[in-house]
Amino acid sequence: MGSLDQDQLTCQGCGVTIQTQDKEKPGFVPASALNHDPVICQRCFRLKHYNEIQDVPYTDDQFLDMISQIADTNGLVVKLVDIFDFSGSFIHSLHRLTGSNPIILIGNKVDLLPKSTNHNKLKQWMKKTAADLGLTVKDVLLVSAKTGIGFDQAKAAIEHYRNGQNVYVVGCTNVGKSTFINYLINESTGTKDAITTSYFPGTTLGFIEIPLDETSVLYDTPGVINRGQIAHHLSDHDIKLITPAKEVKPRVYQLNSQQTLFIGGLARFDFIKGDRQPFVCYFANSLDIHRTKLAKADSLYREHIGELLTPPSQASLTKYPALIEQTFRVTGEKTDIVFPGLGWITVTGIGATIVVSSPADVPVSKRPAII
Ligand SMILES: Nc1nc2c(ncn2[C@@H]2O[C@H](COP(=O)(O)OP(=O)(O)OP(=O)(O)O)[C@@H](O)[C@H]2O)c(=O)[nH]1
Ligand SMILES: [Mg+2]
Repeated sequence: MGSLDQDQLTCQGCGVTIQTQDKEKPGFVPASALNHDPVICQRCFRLKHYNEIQDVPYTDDQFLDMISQIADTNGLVVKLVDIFDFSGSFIHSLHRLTGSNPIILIGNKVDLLPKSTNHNKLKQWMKKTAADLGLTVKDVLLVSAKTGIGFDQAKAAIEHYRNGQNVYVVGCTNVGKSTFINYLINESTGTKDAITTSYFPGTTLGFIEIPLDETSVLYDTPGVINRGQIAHHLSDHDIKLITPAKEVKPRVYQLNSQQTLFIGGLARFDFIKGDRQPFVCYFANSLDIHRTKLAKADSLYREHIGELLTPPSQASLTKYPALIEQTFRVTGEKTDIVFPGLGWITVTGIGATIVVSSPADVPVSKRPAII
């Protein structure tokens, strides 16, 4: 298993400890490939060259054990969250694993938010929400590891708060830790895609060391797995469909009460009571939204789930959990109804009663509108 102990040879792509004995075990490299520079394990090699995803070879607890090593060291913790899935990627327990080290919170993937998003307002909301969840942070920043938005500020903040010490980039799987670090490496050395990244949760398997100066290093770390992420209920193909690839275009639906929106076939939004009003949907542009009458919604779902209402695709229907209802009342304030891992629907605040349906372990929540 990848650890902070540095005497073993580790894969440059994912940090796993290299071994040449067992093809089926993590970190396998044929002995003949040991002299390659850099050394890449078979799993990273296949991912990079054939886009082929292999299973995550560790349990959730093994990942937690790896991260908890940080508590015994001194350094700055850079906690990354996916700004498009804040609640799903926040991982409340994470700061207990990193001990008393100072933390800065970075929201990644801002390139996905509409250009009109007020970044200052969003950062204030992040800071308040983190505090409400028991996390005190030194600073809050927004970046895109894909486009480089916000990197100058992020680098300055890391340099300022690390106080000459090591830096640990931590967070939920798939928030973009490795992509974030690749951006830094590319800027300083010109090397592209040094670390393996993928749309699949569980890419990085151990600690990867990147020198900062003569005495200190920055670490990429394995992501903490949140089983409540909707991606765990979906096939590779469906994960691609729900993951926004570029700036999300708001889709506005003027609804009368007793109308329903289906988000693919993954979740459902019933406008029960209230005046006719706009509902603004923020989901991957590739994810279809269907409007129907509430009275017809149940039969539409029964008859067309996996076809018209997709994802989930027909092939992954059995893997997808049943939907559970929750009721929300919105009054007075523009409010986001958040479907973790998918996106959100903004309700104007003139008053509405809404019933939403989602898998039990992916509960819908509400928050003051962030846009
Ligand atoms: N749109 C967008 N996508 C991003 C950004 N950063 C990362 N991604 C994508 O998010 C996915 C996950 O990226 P990784 O860097 O592998 O995430 P990770 O946090 O290292 O994941 P694990 O190693 O599994 O914990 C990939 O498909 C990336 O291309 C970003 O700033 N914007
Ligand atoms: Mg990674």
